[in-house]
Amino acid sequence: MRNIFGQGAAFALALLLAACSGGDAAKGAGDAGKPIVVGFSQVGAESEWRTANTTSVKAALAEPEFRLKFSDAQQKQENQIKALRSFIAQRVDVIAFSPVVETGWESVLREAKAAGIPVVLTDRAVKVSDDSLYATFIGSDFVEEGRRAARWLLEDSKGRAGPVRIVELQGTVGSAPANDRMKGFREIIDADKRFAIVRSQSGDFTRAKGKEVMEAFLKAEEGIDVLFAHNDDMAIGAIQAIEEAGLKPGEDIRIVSIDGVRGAFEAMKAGKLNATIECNPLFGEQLAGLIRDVAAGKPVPRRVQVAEGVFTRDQAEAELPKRKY
Ligand code: GYE
Repeated sequence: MRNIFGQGAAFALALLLAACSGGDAAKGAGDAGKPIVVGFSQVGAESEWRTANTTSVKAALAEPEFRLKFSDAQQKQENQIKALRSFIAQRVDVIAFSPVVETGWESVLREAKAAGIPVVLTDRAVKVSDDSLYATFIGSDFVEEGRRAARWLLEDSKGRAGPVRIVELQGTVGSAPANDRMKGFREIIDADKRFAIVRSQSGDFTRAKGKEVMEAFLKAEEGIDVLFAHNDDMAIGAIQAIEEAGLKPGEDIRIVSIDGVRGAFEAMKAGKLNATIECNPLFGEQLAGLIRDVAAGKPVPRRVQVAEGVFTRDQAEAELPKRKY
C-alpha cells in the first residue's frame, strides 16, 4: 500500500512540477516538433574572436531544434536594446545576448522578465541590482585573463632591471572584458615596483583603432617596453604601427594580448607577438544546452565557465594547425 501511495504522490508531484515549469516562460518551447525560438543579440563583428563566436552560436542554434533570430548591434548599446525589445514583442521563447557594456540594462531586462521570457547572458556580464533579471551567464573569467597576461609578463621580465614601461590598449569603454582585464592585470603588476603603466587608452577591440592609438602612444612616449592589449586584433593593429615607427614588435616592445585567435598565432610564429591568453569563443554548443534547459524550465547554474589556456611564441608553430578559430 505504502508503495502505491508513494508512487501516486510522486506522480502528482511530477505533474505539478511540469505544470509549474511549463508556465509563460517556456510557452511550449521544446515540445515535439516545435522549435525553440531564440532571439540572439550579438555585440558586432569587431574582432576575429567575435566572428568565430557568431559562427559557433549560429551553428549550434540551428534548425530544426531552434529558430534563431540573430541581430548584430554594431557595438552600440542602443541597437541591442532595440533588438531585445523587438524579441520581447515577437514573444520569443528565450533571449540570449552578449551585452556590449556592463550597465544600463535594468529596464529592458525587467520588460523581458514581465513578459516571462528568460534571458541568457553570453560572453559578457552585466551589473544589475536584481540578479533574477537573467537566468544564467556563460562566459570567460576576464579578471583571470588579465592576471594571466600580467603573470606572463612577470615571468618574461625575470632578471630584467626596471623600470618596465607599459602601454595598455583597452577594449570597449565600459565593457566587462575591458573593466575586468584592466583590474586583473593591475592586481598582479602592482606588486612589483619595476612596472609602470605609462599610457592606457581604448582601442575599441578593433585593429584599426589599435593601430591608431598605438601610433599616438609612440609619438607621446619614448622608450615603451611593453604593450598589453586587451585583445589580439588591437595588438595586430599596434604591431603595424610599431613597424612603421621603425621598431621591432616582439623585441623592442614586448607584446601580450588576449583571445588566442589565428592571427595571434601567426604573429607569434613571425616573432612579432610574445604571448596570447586564450579566451575561447566556441561555446555555441554549451549555450545551446543552456537554452534547451532554460526553455524547458529546468534549473541551470548561475555561472558557466569556458575553459582556456596561455600560449607563447615557442608553442605557436605546433599549435597553429590545431587552432579552430
Ligand atoms: O576579447 C574581443 C571581442 O567579449 C571576450 O570581445 C569578448 C571580447 C574579445 O571583441 O576580441
